[in-house]
Amino acid sequence: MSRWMGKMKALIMLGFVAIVLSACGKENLTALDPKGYGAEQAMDIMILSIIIMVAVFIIVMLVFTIALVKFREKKGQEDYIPKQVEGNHTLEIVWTGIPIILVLVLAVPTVISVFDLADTTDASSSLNVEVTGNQYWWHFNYEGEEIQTSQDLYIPVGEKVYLDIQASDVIHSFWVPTISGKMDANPENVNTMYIEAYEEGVYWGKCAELCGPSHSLMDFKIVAVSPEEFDAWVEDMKNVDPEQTPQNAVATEGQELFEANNCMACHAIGSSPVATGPNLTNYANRTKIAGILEPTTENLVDWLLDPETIKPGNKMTGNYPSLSEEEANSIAEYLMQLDHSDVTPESAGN
Ligand SMILES: [Cu+2]
Repeated sequence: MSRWMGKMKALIMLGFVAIVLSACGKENLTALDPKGYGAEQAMDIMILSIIIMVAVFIIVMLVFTIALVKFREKKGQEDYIPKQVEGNHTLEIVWTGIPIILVLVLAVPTVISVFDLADTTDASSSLNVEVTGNQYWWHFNYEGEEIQTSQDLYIPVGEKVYLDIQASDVIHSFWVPTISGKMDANPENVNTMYIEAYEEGVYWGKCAELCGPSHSLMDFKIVAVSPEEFDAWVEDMKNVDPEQTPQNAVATEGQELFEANNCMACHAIGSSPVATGPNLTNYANRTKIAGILEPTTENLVDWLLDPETIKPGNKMTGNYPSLSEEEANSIAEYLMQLDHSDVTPESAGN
């Protein structure tokens, strides 16, 4: 009796933990509430496979219970041997045929969806973005637009956006669960996929391929805005003045330090294709600092002073002279004034 009680308690605890953990997802980092075409396709297939699995479970449990009750040993049957059904062709056909049918029911929509999502027939008339995964950040080059950005990928809602995905160093994987499925970013070839967001918003992206010590911190965002806002953003980004005059003395000093410390060797402001480090255009409107910290001047100072602690293995560590707190503060002040567009993540409804 007590053994059963112990098992029941363990089961109840497991159920409780499952319920609690099921609420741990983030609204814009979930495949279970799709807001884009690819994610919707994946969700439909997930629902279909869960229905099949639940149906199989229920039927197997029913047959199991019936067998357990109906064919249990009765009094006087101690030496009774039931009818042997080994080699029964009907049974063998049934239990081979049913799994094949179930696999086909799952495979057909999956294969159709895979081909649909790989279809690039209208790529030439759509927005194309070259996506490059780097340890541990993402670069976006809007093809034919002379716009380079990093970390935040602005897209118009309701339109297909084609992505040419590659990597500069090791294999990464581009994944925005609420909008689309995953696509590997390889150093040796370009993989193409398209994404389409249905609703305005900021959607969290993750690197989905182990790529080094800061793999789990290789976050980025898709900022989906209305087509009108997107056009305005494109105009703003095309007209960026890389030498934009800072608004106060501290930021002016920051701009001088930025140049004196040769930050431009790796970073760019404007449409320069330099992409050794993240492009810093429109930095004031970034959703995060280094992909993971809240966008405050204090966090940027912390990042500039000790990037290694925040993102181990990043390529910024050791690539510039160590800064005093005052110098880091000036540079942070300068970067946080790089506001090149009125279209911001907040205007995307977040
Ligand atoms: Cu990665």
